Amino acid sequence: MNKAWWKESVVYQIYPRSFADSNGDGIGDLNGITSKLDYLQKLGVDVIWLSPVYRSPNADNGYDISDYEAIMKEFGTMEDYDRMLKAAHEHGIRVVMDLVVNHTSDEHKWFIESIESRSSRTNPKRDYYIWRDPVDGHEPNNWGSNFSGSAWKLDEKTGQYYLHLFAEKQPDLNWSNPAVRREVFDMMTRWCEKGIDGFRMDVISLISKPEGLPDAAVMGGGLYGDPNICANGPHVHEYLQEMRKTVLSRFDLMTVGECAGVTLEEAKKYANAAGTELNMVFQFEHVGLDGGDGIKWSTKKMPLVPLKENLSKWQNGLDGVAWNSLYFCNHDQPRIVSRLGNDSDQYRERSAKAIATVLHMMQGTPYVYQGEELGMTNYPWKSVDEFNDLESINGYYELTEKAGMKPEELFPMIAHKSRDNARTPMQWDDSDNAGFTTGKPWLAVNPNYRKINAKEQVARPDSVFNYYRQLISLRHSSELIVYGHYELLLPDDPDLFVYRRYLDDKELLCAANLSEHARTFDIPERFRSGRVLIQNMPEHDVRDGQIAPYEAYVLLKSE
Ligand code: TEU
Ligand code: CA
Repeated sequence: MNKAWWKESVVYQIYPRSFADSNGDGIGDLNGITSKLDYLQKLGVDVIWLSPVYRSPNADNGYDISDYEAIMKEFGTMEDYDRMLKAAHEHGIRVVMDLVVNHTSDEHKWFIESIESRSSRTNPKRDYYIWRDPVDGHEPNNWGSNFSGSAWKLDEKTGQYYLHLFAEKQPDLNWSNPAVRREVFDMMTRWCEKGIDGFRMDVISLISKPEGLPDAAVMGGGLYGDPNICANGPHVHEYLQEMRKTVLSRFDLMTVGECAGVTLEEAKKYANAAGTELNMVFQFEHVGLDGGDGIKWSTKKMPLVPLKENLSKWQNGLDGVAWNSLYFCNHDQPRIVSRLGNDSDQYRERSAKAIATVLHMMQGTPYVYQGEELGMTNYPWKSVDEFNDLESINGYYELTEKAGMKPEELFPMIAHKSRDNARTPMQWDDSDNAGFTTGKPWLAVNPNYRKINAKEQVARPDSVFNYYRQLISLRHSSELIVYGHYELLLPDDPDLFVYRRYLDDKELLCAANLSEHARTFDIPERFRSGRVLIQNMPEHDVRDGQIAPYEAYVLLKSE
């Protein structure tokens, strides 16, 4: 058992734009984060991961970076950043930065140099990006962008196309160019020298493009080839090993790769226990289980049996050979209580706690996304004009106008899965705009904030917030929870999620009913006399064999 601080940590993700606004312009900022560190300390998290705070024109809310070494104007200054970092450390909280280096903004100076004039074709910066001549007057291949349309954009002046796997304003960097890798590694080093504690690496699985850029299998919608053909490309592990040698190995960091298209076998390389690449990856299989027919949009509920099967595959597959990240929510995912749980008044809190229980009792490093600790829900979207996210907006128009989907069928699916569900402002209290801002929030506040907010929950002992606190502190006090092995029980049960964890002679049982049906569950004898570590219905005797809708508990085997 290889111990490490980042295995024993719980991470809290902050989407700065939506977290806390300190100056009334309606946009969250760094001083806002600093002002909420007491709250995070109370919750008990060890690490915060900040979605990008770098200079950006915000085509994709900071995931399009125009200067890696300056702060986004709306978020404050480098002095604000330094103060936040110092204050976080004083609160015992480490800071992980988002590293977005599959692409830059088209407003980054490298890209600007590469398109400035016709002679740009010979500028050394040209080869920082991926340029190709037209083929028969068309795009070089059939790839689509993750945000709709072709993945290629013609630059009229120089007569060539550049590749963008995401928005047009996010040109892909050419990682096969050693100068690009050097620039990135030098930039990372300067951030590390500043004292940051790690990186979350945006779509790092996509940085090495397949040889010859061949056409890809066509995606749902039928218009373009799937850009995920770039996942786990031929040189990605080599580049990450080079990054490890050049930068990561010189500092005490936590690293997590966001790995679209990663398989279990690939994850064993990215997150290998020998530590030659990253500490862990975000895999996407489990959050894809409620997708539509070839597209991500759907109104489906997350199916429990496949979910258990998938998470268990990752639990067992990486045990001892790599390390898991544990997440349901982030800034790209709809709210889990609306997706897997039940966000009605009757069950919202209970189901949010049950979902948290099954995730936080697994082996790996858990991630909590802002508001998840309150059981925040999806937003009641009424029209496409309310969205900010370009994936939702472009997807809606492309699929209705070009792929022939009916608006009245598509809209509810996008409303259910939109990334904007995660991005509505954090609900701090029941004052106007949920206490997020004194101005006009950049994205609508969920109207349920008068009921669902941090102030109320911090004060109420049986709140979702205080349940997360308890889960986090359990993890801090138990090697069994952090490092223990995992075994799924009742794999085919459509309602119950039950598993055991074991390490040496210690063992625990985690059980949750993720359905609206009251059920019975016969607790194995050795747990019946054991201690209840946590339960979301403390008024129940869990040993009576009854398990209510969305009830969850954890039992430790008696000594
Ligand atoms: O996301 C990449 C990714 O693969 C998806 O989550 C994608 O955003 C989409 O939701 C698929 O349906 C990362 C960031 O997390 C995301 O916010 C950025 O927009 C994207 O990369 C580009 O930088
Ligand atoms: Ca602000």
